[in-house]
Amino acid sequence: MKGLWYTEHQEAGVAISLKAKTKLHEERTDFQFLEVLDTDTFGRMLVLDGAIQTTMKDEFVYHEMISLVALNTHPHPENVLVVGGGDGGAIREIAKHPHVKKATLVEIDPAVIDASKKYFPEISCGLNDPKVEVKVEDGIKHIAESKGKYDVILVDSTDPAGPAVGLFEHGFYQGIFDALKEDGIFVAQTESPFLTENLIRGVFQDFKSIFPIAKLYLAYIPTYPSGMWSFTIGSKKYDPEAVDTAKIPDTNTRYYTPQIHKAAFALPLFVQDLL
Ligand code: AG3
Repeated sequence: MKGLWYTEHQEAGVAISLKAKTKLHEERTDFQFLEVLDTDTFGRMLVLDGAIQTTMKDEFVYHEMISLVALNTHPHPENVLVVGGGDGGAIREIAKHPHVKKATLVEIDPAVIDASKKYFPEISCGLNDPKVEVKVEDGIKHIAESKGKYDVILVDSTDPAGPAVGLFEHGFYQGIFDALKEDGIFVAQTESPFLTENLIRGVFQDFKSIFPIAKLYLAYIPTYPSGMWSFTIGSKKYDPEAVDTAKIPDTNTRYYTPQIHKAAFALPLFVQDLL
């Protein structure tokens, strides 16, 4: 097989390779190694420390699913925070939502924001929305300094390695609980049920010990390890499965629908057994 192939060697001793036309950019930032490639089938692709973060072809799945389940569960999600997610994909979905008045992005690595603005304008476009404030800051510090402030908080992190380790810890989740209003909702991306069972188990126990309502939901993202991806949601008041689907606004999605909102919580038995 000739040509340029990009291979992600995943933690679990599995690899995924994508054929690419060219590498558009690489740099060692203050926090991680950042690469942008132009792949044949998935289009432009952002890679951090060797882990595929997003591709033009499948980014909508992740960005809609990390954002819209919480936004449509909360009856009035006006003030929303994203920790990480410097590519701006989650912010794009949040900025489109009719109830949102203010969205804040707290990203530790400004190089991710800059690369996304340059190479992924379709993903980063939300960052220019007048409702959006971008802060280059440590998310852990921002959470520690926020109290009772947000309706919805999303943690759009990299894998639990390098700069993201602290974003998977019990103390951070407790800080998020405190940074939310009394009816707030929290969602974190929580990796693959096929490959990171212990992580999912641990995170779920942490969520359960902090939030009155804790649930896991799934989406299918072909360029992530195993393709089956989990999100964990913690809610102080509203049950994400009890949402009135007739009230869900149409925000011009490509994966998320009111039916998917409910169906995403239907878990295969082996996933239920992790919780
Ligand atoms: N953040 C989660 C990416 C995790 C993928 N892991 C991997 N390829 N090993 C995505 C950021 C998109 N806004």
